[in-house]
Amino acid sequence: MRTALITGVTGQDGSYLVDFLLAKDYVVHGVIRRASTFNTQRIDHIYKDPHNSKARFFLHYGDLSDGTGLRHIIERVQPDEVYNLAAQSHVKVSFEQPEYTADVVATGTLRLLEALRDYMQNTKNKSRFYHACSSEMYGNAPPPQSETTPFAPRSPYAVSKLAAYGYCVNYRESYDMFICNGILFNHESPRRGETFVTRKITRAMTRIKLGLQDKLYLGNLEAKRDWGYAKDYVEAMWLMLQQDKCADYVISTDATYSVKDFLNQVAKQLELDWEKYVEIDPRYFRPTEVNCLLGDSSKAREELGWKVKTSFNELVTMMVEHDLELARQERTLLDAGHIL
Ligand code: NAP
Ligand code: F7E
Repeated sequence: MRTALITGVTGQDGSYLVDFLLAKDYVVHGVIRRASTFNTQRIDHIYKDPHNSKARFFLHYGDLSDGTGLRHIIERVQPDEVYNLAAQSHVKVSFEQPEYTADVVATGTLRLLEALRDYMQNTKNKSRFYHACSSEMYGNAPPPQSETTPFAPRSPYAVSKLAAYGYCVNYRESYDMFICNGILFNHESPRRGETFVTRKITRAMTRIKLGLQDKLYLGNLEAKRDWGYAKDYVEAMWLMLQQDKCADYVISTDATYSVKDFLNQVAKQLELDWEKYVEIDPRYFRPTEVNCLLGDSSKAREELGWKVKTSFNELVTMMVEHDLELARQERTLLDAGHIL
């Protein structure tokens, strides 16, 4: 049985990756942050009490800001594969917390690389490392964007991801480590955080449909993104680490839609006129916007045999159906007199 270590295991991608790796018979260890409330909702369906002899999924408290803790986890877990997914991943928040974002996203990745390098040197074990880069690193570079497109980051988040990308390339070249940068374009799902625009829209419009909310406040509706399904994308992460040689890959659907297109598609499914409910609030504008992301994933398709399985419309349908069910449950409780 191979052993994987995932940072960011409680996030959208981390949770899908656990599902995927357990189905492939891995033993999976995840790093979680201590919080005063539970932050494990996305992995609760798969977590077993570690005293259970069948348990193959284990959690460890850790934080990318704490290098010593990461080092101890790596020594204890002895991973064959490390997936570094942890991040302050919200672009708008990175303008408000640039220093924290840099510490976790850029220096945090460096801490993990250093811990892994020492572990490999001391034990002579070989581990493979996946790093979650981002299409945000391209900024406003003309689309389509591929592995050879020059980076032009436009937020503290994107600059930090680019620094982490650089550390990964440097460690690969300096220490002969097997490291892959996955340059993933936006990917969404019913597990997407509720402050990212797609989920914000599906949550709000389904609540509006059931009379639970009146308005939806958004920012720039003209921005275009290449939106895929997170579950399809975690397979690409794994495929990268199964190759004979390590390399960096763009993962995208190679199609782009505006925020307005997304709204239109959601409203169509719910038979609502979104223009009656949506208002623009400048607080959601970013100091510097990324106007159009559109990937060219031909390298991943040719070398990894990876392909997109879920279309834009299928993704929207899945998210709308999921959030409509949440809204129905909320409506039922409200109608039964529960104060939420
Ligand atoms: P997400 O849902 O925001 O999850 C982020 C994860 O990182 C969570 O588990 C979070 O823990 C953890 N985390 C945050 N700060 C941490 C810290 N200081 N130490 C340890 N863990 C920390 O993000 P995602 O959408 O799954 O994305 C996964 C990765 O891919 C991220 O690195 C993101 O930047 C990158 N990425 C995402 C996309 C996308 O479209 N989804 C595209 C390109 C790249 P809590 O649950 O405790 O908050
Ligand atoms: O914004 C616009 C906003 O926050 C998408 C992260 O996973 O993907 C994600 O970053 C677009 C932007 O995602 C609202 O201005 C309009 O143009 O959903 P988002 P993002 O910034 O593209 C990349 C690849 C990552 O790596 C990141 O980790 O939508 N927009 N109105 C809005 N965005 C938000 N959040 N909220 C609004 O009200």
